This record gives sequence, C-alpha cells and structure tokens, in this order.
Amino acid sequence: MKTTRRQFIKISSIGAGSLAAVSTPVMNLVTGMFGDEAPIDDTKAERLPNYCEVCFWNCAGWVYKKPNGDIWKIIGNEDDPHSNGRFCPRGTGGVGMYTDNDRLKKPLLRVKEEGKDDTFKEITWEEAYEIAAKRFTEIGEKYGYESLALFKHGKGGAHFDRLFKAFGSKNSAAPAYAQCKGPREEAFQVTFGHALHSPEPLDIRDTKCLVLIGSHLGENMHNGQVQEMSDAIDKNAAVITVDPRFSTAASKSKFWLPIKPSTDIALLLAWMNVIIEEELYDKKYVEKYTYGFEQLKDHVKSFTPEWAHGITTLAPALIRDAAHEMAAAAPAVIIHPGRHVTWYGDDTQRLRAVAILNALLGSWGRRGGFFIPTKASLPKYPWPKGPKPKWTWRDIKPGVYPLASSGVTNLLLDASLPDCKSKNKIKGWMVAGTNLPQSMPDRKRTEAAIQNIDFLVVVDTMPSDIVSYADLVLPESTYLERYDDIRVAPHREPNIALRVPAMEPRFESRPGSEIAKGIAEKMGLGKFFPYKNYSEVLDFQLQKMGSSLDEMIHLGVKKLKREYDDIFFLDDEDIEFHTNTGKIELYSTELESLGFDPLPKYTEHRKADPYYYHLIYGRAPMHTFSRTANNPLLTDLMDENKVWINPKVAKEWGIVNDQKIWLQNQDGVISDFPIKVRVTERIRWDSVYMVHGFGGTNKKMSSYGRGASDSQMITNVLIDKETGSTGMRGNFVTFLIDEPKREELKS
Ligand SMILES: Nc1nc2c(c(=O)[nH]1)N[C@H]1C(S)=C(S)[C@@H](COP(=O)(O)OP(=O)(O)OC[C@H]3O[C@@H](n4cnc5c(=O)[nH]c(N)nc54)[C@H](O)[C@@H]3O)O[C@H]1N2
Ligand SMILES: Nc1nc2c(c(=O)[nH]1)N[C@H]1C(S)=C(S)[C@@H](COP(=O)(O)OP(=O)(O)OC[C@H]3O[C@@H](n4cnc5c(=O)[nH]c(N)nc54)[C@H](O)[C@@H]3O)O[C@H]1N2
Ligand code: SF4
Ligand SMILES: [Mo]
Repeated sequence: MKTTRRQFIKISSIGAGSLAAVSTPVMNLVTGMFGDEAPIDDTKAERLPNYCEVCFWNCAGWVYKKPNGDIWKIIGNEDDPHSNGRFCPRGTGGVGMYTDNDRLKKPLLRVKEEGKDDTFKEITWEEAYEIAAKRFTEIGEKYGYESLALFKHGKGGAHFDRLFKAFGSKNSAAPAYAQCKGPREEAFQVTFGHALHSPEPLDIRDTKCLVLIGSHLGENMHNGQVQEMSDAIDKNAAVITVDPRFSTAASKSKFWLPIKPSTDIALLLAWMNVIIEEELYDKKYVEKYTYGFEQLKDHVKSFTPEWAHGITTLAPALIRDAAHEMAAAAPAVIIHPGRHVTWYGDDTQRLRAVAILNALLGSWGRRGGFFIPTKASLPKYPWPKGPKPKWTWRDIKPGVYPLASSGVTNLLLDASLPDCKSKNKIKGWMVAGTNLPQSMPDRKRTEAAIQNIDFLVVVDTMPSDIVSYADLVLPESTYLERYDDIRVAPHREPNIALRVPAMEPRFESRPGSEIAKGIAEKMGLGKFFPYKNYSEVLDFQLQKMGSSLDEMIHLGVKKLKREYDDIFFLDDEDIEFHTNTGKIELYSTELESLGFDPLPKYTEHRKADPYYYHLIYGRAPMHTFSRTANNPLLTDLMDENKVWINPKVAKEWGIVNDQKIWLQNQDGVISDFPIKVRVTERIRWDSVYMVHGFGGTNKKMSSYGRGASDSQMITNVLIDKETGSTGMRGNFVTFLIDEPKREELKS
C-alpha cells in the first residue's frame, strides 16, 4: 500500500484536557446550571461589546460578566439593526465556543518517526512563528510568494490577508463565495448593477408577499431576516415556499410548492410567462427602468405552467395561483435571492431568473421589496503597501469564470493539485477559520491537493477536521477573547459595531492580530504590522470619525450618517443603474458579450437511478455548519443529524425511525459514520435531507463521528460557468442497512 506523505493524524498523546481540571464556574456554564449562586444585578454587572462570530450575520451584543470575572451571558444590543437586541440560540450559546474544553491549547507541530504514525508535538509560540516564517520564506524564495494561498472565513481573516499582502500574495479566498453566495452576487450585479452583500437589503418587515425558493428562514437563522419574516406574517403577509421539503418556512406559508429538486428555473420561467401573458407586470416601472422586455416576452412565451408541470411536478393551477398572489402584492413583494445558492451549476442563471422576476414586479427599490443598497465605509488605517503580486487566482486558468469578483477557493485548490496544467501553481496553504474537508465538495480532491503542497498551517480554535491534515497548528483565541476589525454594515442606516475581548485568552491561544504580526516579524515584515495591540488600529479609525474606542466600548453600536446621494426607495426618480445600458437588464448585455445566455434557460439535470435519492441538505436553527458541532451548549440541544426519509420509501426499505444506516452515493462513496433515520412526510419520496456540519472526523473532538457528513457524499460537483462556484446538489444516495465491510468494498 502506498503511504501518503501527509498522514491523517487520528490520535495524539497530548492535550488530554481532563474534565477534572475544569474550574467550577466554567462547568456551570457548560452544563447551563448556575446552581445556588446569588442572582446578578443586570444594571451593575460589567458588560463589554462584541459582535457575534457564531455565524456571519455578525449580530452586535453585550457580553455580561459575573462578579467573579467569568462570562455570565451574551445578549443582543438594542441599537443593532442585525439583531434588534435579540440573539438567536447560536449567538446565546456562543459562550460554549469559549468554554469548550476540546479547544486547541498550544501550537502543534507535526512530527514523523520512521515506521510510526505521524503525531503532533506541542511547541512554543516563538518556535511556531519561526517555523511558519521559515517555511513561507522557503516556498516564497523558490516559487514566488504568489504560490502561497490563504483560505479564510470570518472577521479574523483580515489579519492574515494583511500578512499575505505584506509578502506579496493576493491568492486569498473564502468558501463564503464559491460555495455560498457567489452566483447570487453576480446575477444581481449584472441585472441591477448592484450586488447584495450581507445583510441583504430586503425590506421584509414591510413586504406583503415573501417568496422563498429553497431559502429556509427559520432553520437558516439569519437573525434580522427571521425576525422581519415573523413581523411580516403578523401583518398578514403571504409566504410562498418552494422547497422539496416541508421546511419550517413552508409550515408558515400560504402556498407550499414541493418542487422536484433541480427544476426551479422551469418554475421561474413559468411565473414570468404568467405575469407577462396576463399583463400583471409593473408596466410603468418596466418601461422606465428596464432593458430587454420584448426579448424576454418572446423568450418565455412557450414556458407555460403546463410546460413547467411536466418538469417540476407542480400543478399548473398552483403555479398560477402563486403568481397571482405575488402580482397582487407587487411592488411590496420579495422573491428572496437566497444565500447558499451553489446548487446545480446553472446557479447564476437561476439567480438571474429570480432577479428578473423581481424586476417585472417592480420590487427593486420599493417599500416591501428591496431597498437600494447604500455604501458604508471606515476611515482607512495607513497600512504600508506590500509588493505587487505577479499573478493572482485569476491567472490560474486565464479567462475562466469571468464574472467571479472574489477569490474562488476551488481554483486555488486546482492550482495545488499534481495535475495542474497552469504555470501558476500553489505550494503552501494557510487555512484560517474554515473547515475545508467539510465546506468544500469532493473531499478526495481536497485531500489530494493537501498531499501535494509543501506546507499547510492551520489557524483554528478547535481540532476540526482540517487540523488533522496540518503541518503546523496555531490555536486562535475565540471572538470573545480578542479585538478584530470594526463591523461596518450599510443596512437601512449605515452603522458600526465593536468587538473587544471580554476575557483573557484561554489556554495558550492568541488573537489572530498577534499571530499574523508574530509570523510577519520573523519574516522581516514587521513594518506591515505597526501596532503593539490591535486596539490602536481601531482607536485610530474611530478617532478619525469623531468617536473613540472608549466611546464605542460604552455604545457597542453606532449609526453613521448616510453618505452622498443614496436613494433608499425609488419613487419615479430618473436614475441610472450601474449596467451597460444604465437600465435594469432583463436581457443581459454583459452576459451576452461574455458568451453566456443573456436570458435564463432551463436545462435538465441528471435523474436519480432506481433506489437512489436526491441528496439535499440545509441548516438546523441551533447549529452553524461544523463550527458548532462540538459546542457544549448547543450540542445539548442537538448533538447529531438525522437523514429524513419519506414513509413510502422507508416502508419499501423496511427502515424505521432512529435506525442507524449508512449512506452510499452515486460514485460508491460510503459515509464514514452511520446516521439515524427520521421517517417523515415532510420530504418528497425522491429526496433525502440532512443537516450540514456533522460527521466530524477528528477524534480530538467530543463530537467525533456524531451523525454523517453531507460533504463527504458530494463528489459530483457542477461548476457554474459564469462564476466558478461549485454546485453541490447533483448527488444521490442509497442506503446500506448493515455496517459496510470497507476493506472488501475497496478491492
Ligand atoms: N442556523 C443556521 N443558520 C444559518 C447558517 C447556519 O449554518 N446555521 N448559515 C448561514 C449561511 S452562511 C447561509 S449561506 C445560509 C444558507 O441558507 P439558505 O440560503 O436558506 O440555503 P438554501 O440552500 O437555500 O436552503 C436549503 C433548503 O433548500 C431546500 N432545497 C434543496 N434542494 C432544492 C431545490 O432543488 N430547489 C428548491 N427550491 N429547494 C431546495 C432544502 O430542502 C432546504 O430547505 O444560512 C445562514 N443561516
Ligand atoms: N456540503 C456542504 N458544504 C457547504 C455548505 C453546506 O451546506 N453543505 N455550506 C456552504 C456555505 S453556505 C458556507 S458559507 C461555507 C462555510 O464554510 P466554513 O467557513 O468552512 O464553515 P465552518 O464550518 O464555520 O468552519 C469554520 C472553521 O472555523 C473554525 N473557527 C470557528 N471560530 C473561529 C475563530 O474565531 N478563529 C479561527 N481561526 N477559526 C475559527 C471552526 O472551528 C471550523 O474549523 O460552507 C459551504 N460548504
Ligand atoms: S444570527 Fe445568531 S449566530 Fe448569527 S451572528 Fe446573529 S446571534 Fe450570532
Ligand atoms: Mo454561506
């Protein structure tokens, strides 16, 4: 058997983190029991501002402390438009990110001994900085600093971006683009001349009709949106949900359209057909603001609800009724753009169809529709400029994915593989706050890339899956123990929020701002990090805008003045959109000039083989991807995922509730771990559903092997031609009732 150069480290002799060593107050937090401690007076307790990092909605809140200095609770900041003073269960449970005793404790170095499994050895921070600096410099000198890539997610990523800029690499990417909202951003950009960003500029609270295509608000707990959806429902707004699964949102909906997976573009075209043929579109708005109506009208002529019925399995009357509901509410209607949209590889085109439908109903720039996004920015800190890179991720495969406006993770991965044909190759990775084996599809490819690079350094708070592959592991402090950049968001009113440490770093973890600076100094790049403590950078920016760190520590959140000529809602003004024609492009001249379809088309996707089911996945309200799978407060609420199976299918297989089964996908990949079954009418018979983020593979985590990983089953990756994003829903699974004999299967 060929042994790989970089063995997966399954066991290690260090960092036992015995529970006996845990202090009582921390145990109290872990178990949620406050015992007989005296009640704390809210008004007297010390509180420090922070914004949440349990997901990327980044709600601003207060971290309250007990008289003995421990964390008491985290609650929302009343002045924060992302949370309106209320946190979701995950944000409240963020304390568990701090108290988790499985956390990384010290820097670790991979050591190899002849004939033995690789292990990690604890080293000092000085040694860690030296090793990182030495390996980066070696790779930089030999192949050029551009051959170092940064994979990152979350606010802390900025510190490492700065390190990369200092030595001259712009090869930085986050799965929050090409595995998440990339196609949506570009589809809205080419249609309206504006991308959506986060939080999306949706006026949900005033809408009369909210159409959710996949987006599963309520399980997707993006706080402000869930609150606004609930307000809108209280005001009798109609919700229309299109989902093969009876989601929480579907249960609150006037119409549920249980669509056949992968056929949404057909439904969207049929809706356009009804709205145009029955003249239900906003004529004045379409005439004044849009380009290409006649071409669109011709294009959708034949796409009737009867045509779509054969594709989507939805009854034509249901398709028509839903269209009438939207038109009656227009312009206070939102066809929700979704967020995780990398589904079937024609995602830019599907999101174009969503954008066009919104334009026909006149919802862009209208109350109850989309508000026109403003800009919000901070005074610049005078960071020195680094050397200009000779190439970037765009030059790996020149000309591909012309619409991609942000680093494409999978391109960096391609450039790390042995079969990479490009002259521009990646030789070393830094991974900060992203769990690539869970967030990238096709795990074998990620592993092959890791095997082929010379050096992998992982900055994480937990011994996540990715940590097992690292050469060097750097334990970062959690968001509750560090300063990071000021959160700046446009929202309805532009605003800023501050993060300051509420606690000293636990164990020997360090803030990212210190880690990046530590490595830079060892590389002779100290001048790029001209601060002793990151708070100096924040204070500089705040002073420039007439505030200060002290003031913001008391406020937490501050509203900014709306700059320049932004319009909040359109009211018949003459405005020019940032598109080629200056209009909302129903017919996209930009896509046409790049050789793509200027109007969205339906293409048929692969069908399931007998006894295989569409694998679909989503969120649970109390978890965020894999980042919370080990959080002791949140695993109390849910500690594994289950696979949802329709009763008809379960009966056929003789499968019952809570039975443990294994999944096998269309390419023969078998789940590492078994998963319990949930038999439910809430899923179509041709599909199964599971929550993403479970089935972790690192034995250092208490959550090891709980549930199964959807990512492991995703080996068929459908690339979106326009943006390079990875469509992940073209996969199918079947069931293995008995534990598979893996060795036999391999041969
Ligand atoms: N609790 C919680 N909330 C989160 C997150 C989290 O991790 N936890 N993550 C946040 C992030 S980063 C993102 S990007 C968002 C993602 O959240 P969304 O953007 O809402 O994600 P979707 O992929 O649209 O939603 C998954 C839904 O799509 C349905 N679905 C599957 N296939 C199809 C199909 O072919 N057609 C249709 N119409 N529906 C289909 C599934 O049944 C499921 O209900 O959630 C955010 N909110
Ligand atoms: N199969 C499948 N793949 C998906 C998705 C899916 O639903 N299914 N969703 C996609 C979407 S929408 C997104 S946005 C991406 C998200 O992809 P990721 O960003 O990779 O998601 P997380 O699971 O949050 O990974 C976070 C990692 O960061 C670590 N971490 C948490 N806090 C900190 C911190 O403060 N500092 C550091 N250094 N590390 C920290 C965690 O321990 C974990 O290892 O995944 C995408 N990939
Ligand atoms: S939505 Fe919840 S997890 Fe996400 S930032 Fe807000 S409070 Fe935190
Ligand atoms: Mo995402």
